[in-house]
Order: sequence, then C-alpha cells, then structure tokens
Amino acid sequence: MACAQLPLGAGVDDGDPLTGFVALGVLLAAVVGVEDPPQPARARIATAAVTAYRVVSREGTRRRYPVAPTGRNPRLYPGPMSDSRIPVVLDVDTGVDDACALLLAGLHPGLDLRAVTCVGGNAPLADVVRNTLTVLEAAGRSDVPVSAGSARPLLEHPVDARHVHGSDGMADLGMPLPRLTPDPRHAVDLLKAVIEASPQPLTLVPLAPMTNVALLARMHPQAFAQLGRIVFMGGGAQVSNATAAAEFNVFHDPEAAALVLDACVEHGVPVTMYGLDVFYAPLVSRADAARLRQAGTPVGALAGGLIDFMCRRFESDTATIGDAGAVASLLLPEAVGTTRVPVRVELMGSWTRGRTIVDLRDWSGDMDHDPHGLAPAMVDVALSIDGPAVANLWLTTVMGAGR
Ligand SMILES: [Ca+2]
Repeated sequence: MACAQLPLGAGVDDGDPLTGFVALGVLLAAVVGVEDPPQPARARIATAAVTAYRVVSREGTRRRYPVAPTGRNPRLYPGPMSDSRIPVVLDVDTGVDDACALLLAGLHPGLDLRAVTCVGGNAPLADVVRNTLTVLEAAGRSDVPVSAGSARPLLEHPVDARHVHGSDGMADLGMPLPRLTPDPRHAVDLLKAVIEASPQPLTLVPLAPMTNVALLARMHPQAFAQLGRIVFMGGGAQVSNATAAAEFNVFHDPEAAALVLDACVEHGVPVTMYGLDVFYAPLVSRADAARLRQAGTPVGALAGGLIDFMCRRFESDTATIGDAGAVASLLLPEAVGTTRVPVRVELMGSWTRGRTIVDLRDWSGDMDHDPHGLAPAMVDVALSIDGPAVANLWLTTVMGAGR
C-alpha cells in the first residue's frame, strides 16, 4: 500500500494546488486499493512535493521556502533531491570524534565546508587548532580557513577531556605537525565574515562547548540572525555523560548554550539538538578500522587510527563516530528522527547544572499551574536514529577519499 510513504504533509495544508492535488490523488489511490504507481511516477510525485513552495513569515519578512514531503522546510532538510551542496561551518574542539566529523564535512560532495572555528574543550585551544589543521591537511582541504576562538568557557573554569581523547586530544597517533597555518582572525570574526559573505544561509554545526557561538550572538547579532540553521552536538533528553545530569559540551559552558538557545528564539534561527540520545548509535568496528588503514590513503590511515584508538580506549570492538553523526544528519535527515519541543539549559541546581531540560510532556495537561511554563526555545531534538545508515555514510565517504 502506498500510504505509508505518502508526502501528505507537503500538500494538504499548504494551500498549494499542485501538491494538494498530488497528495489527494495518492490518498484516493490508497483508499480504493490501487497498486503503487511505477517508480518513475513515484519519483515525479516526490519531486512535485519537494519543489512546491509556501510563504513563511520570519522576523517580519516573507520568504518563499520549498516544502519537503515531510512538511518540514527543505532549507533546513535539503535531502538527497537537492541539487546544491549545503554550505556549512563547523565549530569544533578536536577531539577524536570532531576529527571524524571534519573528515565527513571536508570530503562529502553534498557539503560545502566554508570554515572551521576552534574552541577549547576536549583539548586546550592550541591543541584543538593543531588537530583541526592536521585533519584538514589529511583530507586535502587546505582551502578551508581555520580560526582559533575562545580558550575557555564564559564562566566555567577551562577543563578538557584528554583522559578520553588522548594526551594530544586526538588519539596520540604521532602524526607530523601540519604545514597548514590558522587564519589570523579570531573565530568570531571569521564566523561573521563567512556568514556575511555567503549568498545562501549557512548551517552552523557546533560540536563543542558553544562559547564561540554565544560570543557571535552577542558581538554580531545581525550576522547570527543570517544563519540558516544551527545543528549542535550537545545535551540529552534522557542520557548524560559529564555528570549524572549533564552532557560534556553543555556542562562545560552552560551559559553559552543557554545564550545560544535564547538568541535562536530572538533571531528566529532554527536549531536542532543532536545529543546523547542518538550520539552513541552510529558505530564502526575494529574490522572497519583495519579496512580503512588498508586503503593506503592519508584519510584512511587517520580515520582507521581514530577508530582503533577509541575501540582500545573503551575496550570494545566498536566505536561511535560521535560528532560526525551531527554532520551526517544534514545529509541523511531521514535517518535522524527529531521532535520539536521546548528546551532549557539548567544554570543553577546543586547536581543538575548544565542539564538540557527537554520538555517531553503532553501539553494538553494543565499548564496554568506549572510555575515554569513552557521554555521559549523550540528545538528539534534528535530522539531516534538509524545508526547503521549514518555509520555507513561516514565509512563510505572516508573510504573513498583520495583514491
Ligand atoms: Ca566535540
């Protein structure tokens, strides 16, 4: 039956006569038991749905955004039918899994990596910058500017996670120092410049404590407002790691995370939280790492070394690609299930500071007697994921690099 894959959300309620007709036709076919249309016809139906448009009001302006089959805005979820690459900027604290994310962002043909900004997190800032340049050099992406940003959180003391990521922050692979050098601009200035220079709205992917992003919001709010979307790795609805309550990135700069969510509300920037509820699901194995090394490429050697390190570190036959999953979600939106719900960051609390309060309640209840009310930040929170699909996207991308 065709109804399981109907693009109903696209056409029925957006007032568009074409998609409305298509959706109605397919619905009628489903009701009367007509067989699935042949593949070319199905493709045309999908194409018609994804290219339909509706007017969306944002910040007092009226823009025309294409409407995806899911009813979601394909500016945010371009999907495989998009003809153009997705312009992205990564903010990183490289970091083993940041390195995995940089490889995917730098190598996948569906992404246009415009810049990378660095912040202290998994390792001290100087190590993060060096590691980031090392990865981009291995990926052959010397064209991507890399800037150093904040060495420490807004209020919290600087800490790192070298006990997880190795003494150099990136698996202690003994790689030679990169020949690439960082852009002299501060990360916030680079972010502003890249955002303002882009003819399309950029997708910003913070994979670290959001100190740089918070500073951008405060120092250059007009540039922040031009962002097309933020997809951040951080937080968790029901899973934590840094403490019993909180995830590492948000815990180490909770003020920055709260400020960024607040700025997204103020400026109407859509925001997706790729947190610990899905973070551990995309797994690659020691056998995959061996295949990567056998590829005989700089990318294969690096990627295989990263996975091997994490397998040994956690005494497991598999390792998560971590932050790379957030990047993969841009390319495989259908593989990551999100729910739009209110989110707050706990800034007080004896034992809960840095926790993301993801409001999963049924709002049909009595909200009048909730003294907190609903959080103003509506966030697309990733709650389910097709881990193998995401892991496979990463593997095939890095495996094919440099051949
Ligand atoms: Ca990270």
